Amino acid sequence: MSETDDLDLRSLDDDELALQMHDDLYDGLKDEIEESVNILLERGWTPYDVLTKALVEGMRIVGIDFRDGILFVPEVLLAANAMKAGMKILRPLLAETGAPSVGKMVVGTVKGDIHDIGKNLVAMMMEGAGFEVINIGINNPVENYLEAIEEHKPDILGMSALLTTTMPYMKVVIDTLKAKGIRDDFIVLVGGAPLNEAFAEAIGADAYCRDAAVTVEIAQDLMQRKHNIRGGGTDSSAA
Ligand code: B1M
Repeated sequence: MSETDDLDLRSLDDDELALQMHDDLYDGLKDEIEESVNILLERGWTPYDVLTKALVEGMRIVGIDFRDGILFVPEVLLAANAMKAGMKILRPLLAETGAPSVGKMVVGTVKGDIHDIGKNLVAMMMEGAGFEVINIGINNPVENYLEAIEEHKPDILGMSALLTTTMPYMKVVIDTLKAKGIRDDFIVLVGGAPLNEAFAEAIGADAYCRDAAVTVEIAQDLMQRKHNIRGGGTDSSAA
């Protein structure tokens, strides 16, 4: 859809460039997205602003047209690929702004679901806030979560689902934790567009996280409470 193959991205002012990035994401132009991310960073934009104002906003527009049948899976895959390329540049920069590890989180998308952009964004933002994050990817059966928990001993278990058909699987994971008597060893956070607070409560999660920024706030808050309950000492399970 872009008529601007030879467009000099550097000639655009910041607002024009952010809008151009929405178009380029829409068109799945990975190289242009990478270049624009670098330009905005050079111009002094914070990594967080590049992420939210240029990339996430662009992906929101893609989502609307996917919903309305204007874009189809192949186009959305290209957009997702371009989005990921931009996120790859920002990831270490967001992590740099963080404090020393304030807790550990295992996060993954549930079985049957291959959406990972939002979950990866959450992982990046949590890293940026100083959490150690073990990202176990997509399409995770309960065994994968159990294995990661056993290996990494996290403070937080995060699950993502973007489909109404896969969100019930979160309950399968939580029920398995309960059956094993380890549910209360973790803060369980869930997120993904079709979820809401009532659902999170119904399946026995500790909180529903609307977006990546909210996830960080909730994680910090619940970690703080966990420390307070334990008398404010260092939590050895986070080691
Ligand atoms: Co899919 N898809 N998709 N898709 N896709 C949706 C989810 C959909 C809403 C589109 C639509 O119809 N409007 C719809 C679901 C409808 C429903 O279930 N009711 C849908 C469908 C139907 C499908 C397929 C079935 C399509 C098909 O094959 N016919 C298929 C399913 C594949 C599968 O998983 N088995 C499918 C496939 C795909 C692609 C592969 C093409 C691609 C995924 C690429 C990828 O992720 N690598 C894709 C995409 C990109 C989307 C949309 C357009 C965008 C999702 C996204 O990345 N959003 C999406 C439409 C939409 O959501 N508006 C759609 C941007 C991201 C930043 O936001 O993921 O919401 P989000 O994450 C947020 C929060 O939700 C929250 O924080 C994130 C950051 O702020 N959050 C968490 C998310 N996870 C969290 C975990 C946490 C905390 C917070 O843990 C603690």
